Amino acid sequence: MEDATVRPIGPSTGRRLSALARHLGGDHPASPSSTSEAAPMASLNHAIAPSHTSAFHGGSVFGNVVQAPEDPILGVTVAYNKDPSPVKVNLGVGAYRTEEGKPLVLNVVRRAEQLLVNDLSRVKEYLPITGLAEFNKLSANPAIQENRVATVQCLSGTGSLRVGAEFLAKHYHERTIYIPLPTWGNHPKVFTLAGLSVKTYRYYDPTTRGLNFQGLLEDLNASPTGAIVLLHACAHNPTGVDPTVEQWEQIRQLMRSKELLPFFDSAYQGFASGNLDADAQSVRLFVADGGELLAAQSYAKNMGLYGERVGALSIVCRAADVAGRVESQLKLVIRPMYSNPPIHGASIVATILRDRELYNEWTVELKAMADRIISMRHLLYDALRSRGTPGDWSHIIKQIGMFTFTGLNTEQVAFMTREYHIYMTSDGRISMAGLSSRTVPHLADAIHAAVTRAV
Ligand code: PGU
Repeated sequence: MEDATVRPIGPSTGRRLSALARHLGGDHPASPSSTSEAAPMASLNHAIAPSHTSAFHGGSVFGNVVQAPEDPILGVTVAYNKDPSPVKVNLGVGAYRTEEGKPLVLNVVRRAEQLLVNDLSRVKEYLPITGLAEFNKLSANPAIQENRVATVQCLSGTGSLRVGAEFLAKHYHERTIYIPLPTWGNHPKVFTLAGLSVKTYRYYDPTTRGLNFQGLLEDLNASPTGAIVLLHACAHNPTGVDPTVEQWEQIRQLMRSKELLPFFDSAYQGFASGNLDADAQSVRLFVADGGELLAAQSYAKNMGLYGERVGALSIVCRAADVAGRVESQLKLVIRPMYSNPPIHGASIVATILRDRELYNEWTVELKAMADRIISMRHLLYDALRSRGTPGDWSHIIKQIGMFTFTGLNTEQVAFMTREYHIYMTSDGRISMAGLSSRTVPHLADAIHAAVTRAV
């Protein structure tokens, strides 16, 4: 029997790749400069395009495969690891480090893992396609009483975005997704390869180093009815600039009046304010009006579960019967992709979320991480002021979440890496979570030298 849901792999993959190549190449409305990683993406253009092998090259059928560039964010860690300098600092990837510069496993995570290890009734059977049911229930927005949400466990935030995008490409009538300018560098790739067409809306104003709220409203207003809109739920990456609650309400009204479909990316819940509920306000505003939306959640940062790859995709629908059918189709997206998700990370999260005491301990540890990042903002700001570094650096203390979008340009970043062994993304983003009071003076020296000496 013909399965109508199966798409031919060859031509469709080819189309997606050429759409991505077009997108990265610059003749698309969302040109390379529209993302936070303009320079490296341009070179991806030829590297990502399939290279069809017609003959042996150097004795290998893969001889004509071209060398792909490193990832603009994860590649920073690769370069950092190769640097033998004792003073090197990695401020590239958004991963929390302690004051000693070490990765942190939350105490509450250790406790949950101990409980799991001690529970000999636990087995390693496959999870259902949709993942651990209790994890999904506990991850879904508590505001949703009516059962009108389909939640599936996915491979962290990225996997949740990808599954959501694949679902939309298959079942939603409008294929265009608007993403903020700039945004996380992986967004355009995830959405394009899922079969959506990516456009941008204005978000950040480099002159004020704040939100371009007028531009945002104008661009959303000019978008076609029904278009998908990617929104960072809080702690926008890379800018650290979020709308206020009042602005969110205006965005909500505009989007609902134009029937734009919100797709929230929630990768930093708890890192903006230190409070999980405060950071969920944007999503909850949209849930409260009874309308529909998607939300991709990641536990990578807020539970420090990066490598466990644990996250959830929720599709909030108008009614429970729709949600049931949506979930049935999500299973058809997931099954041929990775069959079903891993069990360990989701079990840790469920253990913590189900237990009042563990949950409270988590919120305390999360707040401590957020507070340490804020104290790094003040230390860096003060260090630049005391050096008399030219420029207004108040955005360092105004921006929120894991990152500061410094305003340093590509040349200045390259200079800081070359001369000071400071590793960061080329768009001038620094991960404040990678700093410590020991490394702040070195970073301040590097920034000072970059803005006073580099071209
Ligand atoms: N969405 C946003 C906005 C992100 O910043 C990230 C991670 C993700 C989703 C995906 O996170 P998961 O690990 O899949 O849950 N961005 C970090 C981490 C490095 C990376 O690029 O994946 C960053 O440094 O931007």
